[in-house]
Amino acid sequence: MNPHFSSPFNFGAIPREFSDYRKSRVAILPVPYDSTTSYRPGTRDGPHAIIAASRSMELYDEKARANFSEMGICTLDELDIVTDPERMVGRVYEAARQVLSDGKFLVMLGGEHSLSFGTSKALKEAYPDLSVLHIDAHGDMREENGGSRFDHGCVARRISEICPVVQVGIRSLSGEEADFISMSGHRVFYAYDIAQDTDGKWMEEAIGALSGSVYVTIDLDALDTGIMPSVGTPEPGGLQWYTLLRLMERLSQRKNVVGFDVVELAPQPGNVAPDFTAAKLVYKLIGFFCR
Ligand SMILES: [Mn+2]
Repeated sequence: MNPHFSSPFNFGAIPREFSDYRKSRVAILPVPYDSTTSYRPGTRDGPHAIIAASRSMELYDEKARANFSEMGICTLDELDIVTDPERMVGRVYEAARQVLSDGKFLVMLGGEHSLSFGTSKALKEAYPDLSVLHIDAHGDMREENGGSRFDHGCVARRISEICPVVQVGIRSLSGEEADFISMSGHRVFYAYDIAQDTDGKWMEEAIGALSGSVYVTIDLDALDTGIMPSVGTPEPGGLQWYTLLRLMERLSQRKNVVGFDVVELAPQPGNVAPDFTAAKLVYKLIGFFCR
């Protein structure tokens, strides 16, 4: 029988012996939710597009000279959706807690960014010294947005209320957010400054600003629109592929990364390259953080 024909619909099309939940080191939680997205919806289709693209991805990593799937990567069923963002965040929190209590490394696929408060909260309970590395074009530091404190534009603010946050790639924020950032004193590494810093000193500073246990949340709009146009709220001047990978690799060498998410992919019909970029990013991060 054609092996591809029989391969399961999971992240990486990984055979059952390496994708069974009980034996897996990593659990991928897809959350197809985009109720508060402001400009263009579609991130509800993100998790499915990432998983679909990942099935054509080579599982051997030429740089690490390893096949990360052999550690066991399980794809969970898509989480059931409720419209209200606060209740949805609650569901993500419960699902994340379950995965953590089963001793798995958690990877959440969004969906919109508001979901990351649920995972951050579960991780903070499991790792009291947690800090969050927030990679995004947008500050997401609003007190409330669209009548909700659990809107995608508030996610970093909510997380900053439970643990320290370091932000990377920022190039869009309101005056209110800028005031809050200077008042709260947390570290922000703006996209403009990153682009000027050819020595990459900012990376060491950003990593140095984090605590021992780190959760990474990546809004794909942090990447440059040239390589990542499939986002709801694009901003020019973002991070390049190898810049982000270098940051993640160095982070993995110096900190204990305890989970991550990749959110805000809004797939575009006819342009699958960004879906493949997101899938490869997820796989590379699993390699960095779990080996
Ligand atoms: Mn964003």
